Amino acid sequence: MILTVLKEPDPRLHIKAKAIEKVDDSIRHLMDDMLETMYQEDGIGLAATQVGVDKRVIVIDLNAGSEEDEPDVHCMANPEILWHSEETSTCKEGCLSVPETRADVTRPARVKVRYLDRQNQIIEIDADGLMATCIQHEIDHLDGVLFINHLSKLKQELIHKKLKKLKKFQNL
Ligand code: GNR
Ligand code: NI
Repeated sequence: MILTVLKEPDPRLHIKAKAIEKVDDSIRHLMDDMLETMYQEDGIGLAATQVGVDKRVIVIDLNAGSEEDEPDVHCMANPEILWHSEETSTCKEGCLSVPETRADVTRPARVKVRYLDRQNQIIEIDADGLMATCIQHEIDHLDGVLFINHLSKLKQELIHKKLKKLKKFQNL
């Protein structure tokens, strides 16, 4: 089932999501709906917070939208960053919850992440490049943080003004 992606400003995007107890059929169902929604919206990642579910669940497929590459699906429950590099990298980020906005965000270049997979198994992975950026962007969502919250107050205000105008335009 395709779910509705919340758009900023929406207070539900700023709720801290709750850890799940166990990856069971209902969580696997949520992961499937999130993947379907992510592909439909042409995103490479999605957090449950973005579809109004306050559970610590994210899905990622860096190959989403690429015709050539195989799907590369990662479903993660309770993802935590165990370690991050001192070295940083800057990526022009976008977000399905922040339409028509892209901005450079600087984050740790490499992370070690622990999560529960679809089989409720504990997995640890090292990520770099776009995968590291995307995991951190999605975990931020679970903590109620959007990529624009990493920008200066002035830039955030300008983006919020633009989003307000966009919403008005859509409702006309
Ligand atoms: O589709 C997405 N692309 C993207 C590009 C750079 C950095 C992060 C992302 S995640 C984003 C989808 C999304 O909003 N996930 O929460
Ligand atoms: Ni996002």
